[in-house]
Amino acid sequence: MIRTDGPERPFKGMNNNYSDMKKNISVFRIIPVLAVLILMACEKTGPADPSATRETVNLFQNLKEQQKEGLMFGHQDDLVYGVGWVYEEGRSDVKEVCGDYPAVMGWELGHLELGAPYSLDSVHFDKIRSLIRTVYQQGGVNTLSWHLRNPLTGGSAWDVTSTVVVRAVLPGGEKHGLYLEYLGRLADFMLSLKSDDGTFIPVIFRPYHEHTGSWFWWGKNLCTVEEYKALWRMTVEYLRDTRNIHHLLYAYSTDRFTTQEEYLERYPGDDLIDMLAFDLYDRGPDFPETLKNCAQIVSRLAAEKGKFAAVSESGGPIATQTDWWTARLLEPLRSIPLSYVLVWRNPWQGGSHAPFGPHPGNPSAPDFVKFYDDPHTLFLQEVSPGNLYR
Ligand code: BMA
Repeated sequence: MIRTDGPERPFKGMNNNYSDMKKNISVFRIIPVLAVLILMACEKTGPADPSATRETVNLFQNLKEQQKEGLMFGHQDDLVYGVGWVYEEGRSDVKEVCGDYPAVMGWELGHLELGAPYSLDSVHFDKIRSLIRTVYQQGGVNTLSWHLRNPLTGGSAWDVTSTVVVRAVLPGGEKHGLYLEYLGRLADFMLSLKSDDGTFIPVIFRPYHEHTGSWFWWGKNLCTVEEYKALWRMTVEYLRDTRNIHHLLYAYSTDRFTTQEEYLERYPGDDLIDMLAFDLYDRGPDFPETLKNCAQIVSRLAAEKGKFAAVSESGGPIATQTDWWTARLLEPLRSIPLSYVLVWRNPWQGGSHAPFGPHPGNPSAPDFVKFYDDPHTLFLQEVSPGNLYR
């Protein structure tokens, strides 16, 4: 049931209702103002990396434009496993429910820093690399998260027993050398992301996420504002300047928040970040309202800064809330310019949490088809013809 007739999504033009005002303003006054506005707009059109590759610049600009047209759907680890299966080529729980693949694919790099062959979710990095290539060739978007281990204690990303981990990895810290090894392995992987013709594949890199909470070693109560920002700067400068990597778009991604000030408290800088995002799971009745409020703030800030915006992780009680996709996820986001919303993984081993993505037999599957059919949502077939990389 793959859709081929992409529904029309016209740009909503602004009202050109300013002719009266226009008469009174001399053209000589307008020219300098226009020149400044154009200069400001030009300054904001590119990614944070001034040397970003052509495909990366194109992806950045296309994602900004596409936000006005529709909301891409994303799913973590969609192509590698689902409910009751693992590693079956071409298989996807999302496709089995609605007939198309997600437009955005999330991948996890945790344990790459150790030189391990597979991630903390047991997915081989070779597999991830090859599927990133497939998704790129089909016109979809790849985004990479990184639940990297605690470099001071040797524990997991969730080991919050020490409040000096970030300090320890910064220059001069006792784990700085080890951390450069971690970053080195990350850089090697990024440099291996090439298409068949040798072009570097642009990806959205989303490290140090949910830092407004305190459950990861880089979280709010585990480091100071300045340490968190320095961690970001060190990471981006290492990848960009030391390793000459120019095909990454960097995502700043908080957990839930209430105000713009709270959102921006640890923002590391416009020269480092391309995508403004947040993670928000449905954990109670306030979810639609909170989702809308966070999305409005992030979308507005992204527009002001010349960046793009997304809901980088979400998920809800889809086993019991049968209209979750349309009523609780889509409606609050419908009128807000956002690049995508990505729901978290469908663990094949069970245990860690219930599946957040749609899957056959799930009570909310019919509602996911409505979500898919809605003209505002975009899946892989709908983004590939317009190729986001050209
Ligand atoms: C978490 C859970 C974990 C997983 C981690 C990294 O939210 O899904 O089971 O290991 O993300 O993907």
